Amino acid sequence: MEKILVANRGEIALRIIRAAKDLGIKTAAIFSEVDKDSLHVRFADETVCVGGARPEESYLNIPRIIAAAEITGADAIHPGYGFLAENPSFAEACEDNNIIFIGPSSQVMKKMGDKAEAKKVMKEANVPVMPGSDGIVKNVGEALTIAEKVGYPVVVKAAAGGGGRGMRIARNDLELKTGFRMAQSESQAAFGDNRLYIEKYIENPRHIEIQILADSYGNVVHLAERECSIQRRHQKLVEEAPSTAIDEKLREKMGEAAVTGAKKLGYESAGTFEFILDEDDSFYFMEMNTRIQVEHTVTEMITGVDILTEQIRIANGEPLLIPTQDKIQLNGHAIEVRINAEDHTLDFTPRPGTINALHFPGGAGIRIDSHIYQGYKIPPNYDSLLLKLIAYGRDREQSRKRMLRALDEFVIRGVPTTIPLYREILTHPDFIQGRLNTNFIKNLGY
Ligand code: MV4
Repeated sequence: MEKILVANRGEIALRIIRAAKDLGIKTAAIFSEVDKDSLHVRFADETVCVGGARPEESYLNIPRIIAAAEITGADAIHPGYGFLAENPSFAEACEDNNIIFIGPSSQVMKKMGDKAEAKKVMKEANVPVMPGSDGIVKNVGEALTIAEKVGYPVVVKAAAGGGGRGMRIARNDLELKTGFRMAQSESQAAFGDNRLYIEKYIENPRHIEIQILADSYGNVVHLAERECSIQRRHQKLVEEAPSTAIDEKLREKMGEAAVTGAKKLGYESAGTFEFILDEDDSFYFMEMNTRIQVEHTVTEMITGVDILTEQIRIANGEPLLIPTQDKIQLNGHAIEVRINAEDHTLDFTPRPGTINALHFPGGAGIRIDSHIYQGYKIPPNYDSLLLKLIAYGRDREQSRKRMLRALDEFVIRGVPTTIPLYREILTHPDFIQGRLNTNFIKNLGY
């Protein structure tokens, strides 16, 4: 691999460029017209403007991105997260044009994109899955039969959905009858696919995910868990590793489940198994993410493994640097917060604008992954993530205190940010105690 085309923007584009530089691989960046002054454009060896601000013209435009790879002579494409990262047609277009897609094969990606199919594969691999329908539920009659078997509440999910999109909770027959039909038409409108499946609904779960790495020599390891329960409308706000809910025994069980699932799939790349963890420590597979994730950083901090360079090395046919589980060691604790240009007191409304003044915190245990600089103009066309602030410590309390110290040092002027929200979360008694679940933010009143 000699040159990677970075098919993304923002902080993750920088993260990819830095990883490529660490590996001695050249980079080419694509950008949209509004991103011409972005740092990823300045840091890449070469750049190509692929179109206008609208994602359909630029970061989502498969023919233009493939053309940019051909023009620059890139032999690989990194999709980052979001945009085309989990689009099997994009991975397939790379395969058809002899470009290495830095991720799994299009066929494996497609399988995991169908959430009912993914669940079926994991069930066959003996990975625990939530009781419910065996695959697709065709009509309301079938739905009612399943609900009777597993008991209310149940949740209706779109096979083409994922990440919480197209979910509907039903607490009785009537809610299921109306909910099923609404979910069907919503899923048809959103994804052009009305296929649904049903499972038992867990009220106050934790969201725990397991990071895995799998190379093309059959080596598969897990890098332990991330706790991602603190989120709002399926947007994660705070992530940490390890989780306060997981002891060594449970970590081994969940890690083993993820490794077994990845092997069954023939998965090759970095990937994440998303589980929900019940109050009685039962865990259930929900989805697999086939991309690099925003929150990969906390895992890097506690394992010392550079997940980006490993993902690139795997795609280049190289073996894992640490190919066996017994050599993966966990050290300390890391917390990440996603700081956005938003007014969180006004329904988290995005507030694009210009960064007039900027001072980054620093010191022991602080990492910032960001594309912003003083004078940077945040375009209104994309998500409002400004930066990821990661605090590492020998234990959870030290990382929490360092995070608060860093939040206090931060100066960002010109746009409102979610920094005050994170002060509130990190000083909350339930957070301090590690008593987390997916309703944490709702319970704060947001
Ligand atoms: C669930 C669930 C409870 N029971 N499934 C939402 C995202 C998607 N990946 C799975 N999701 C959920 N599925 C059953 N059977 C609760 C959620 C859920 C959730 C999961 C992870 C993180 C945040 C969440 C917030 C609300 C609901």
